Amino acid sequence: MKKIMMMMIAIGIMAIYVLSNGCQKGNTVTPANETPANTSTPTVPAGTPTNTFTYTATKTPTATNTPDIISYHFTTDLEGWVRDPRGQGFLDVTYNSDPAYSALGTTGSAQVICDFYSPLNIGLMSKNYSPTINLTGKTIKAYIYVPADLAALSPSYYADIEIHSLEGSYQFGGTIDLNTAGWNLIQWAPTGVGVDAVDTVSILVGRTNPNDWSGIIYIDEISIE
Ligand SMILES: [Ca+2]
Repeated sequence: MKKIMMMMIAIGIMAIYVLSNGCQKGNTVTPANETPANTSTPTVPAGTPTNTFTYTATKTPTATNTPDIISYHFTTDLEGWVRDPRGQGFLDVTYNSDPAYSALGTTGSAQVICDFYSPLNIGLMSKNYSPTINLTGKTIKAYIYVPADLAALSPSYYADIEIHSLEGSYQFGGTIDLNTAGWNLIQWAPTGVGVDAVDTVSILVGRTNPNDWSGIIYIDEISIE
């Protein structure tokens, strides 16, 4: 009888333990369905290249090799224009940086040292082209600065524009009298044989006779357009 009592007590203790343990499991906290904390937008790391592609249009080349406008401002140098040895009236052609002798308010010009007492009474400043240039439909322009003592002479000195081509040889036009002090515009639109293949353009100053003047003139802002 005592053994049965002991077994009953043992079973009771086990039952209490099982029930107690079951209650503890039933109280287990279920985690809330949490939203992930990291909701920030990712940032682009420094140094990541951005889209810098730029479309550049390409111009279709034209049939001629001559640009629409060729211009010489003589801003820093003579841009290939030189004293032409065919004319002895120009002793030298050098670069001028004095704005007082630059046309149209620009910087720089060609300074031409003249001596028309020489046997040949013309002077030329020329530019050679290789390959040749096509002057079809073009006008050549240049500005010439005439000192007052040169402008006062009578008969006056003159200036014109000269071109040379293999087919047409030498041609000139646009002649003006240099009888006005200051800047004088000279211009000429050449036509005829060889105009489409010109190898030399020149600015010419001269006088038939007498040859009686020396001094400095300036040439500036030559354009072909
Ligand atoms: Ca100039």
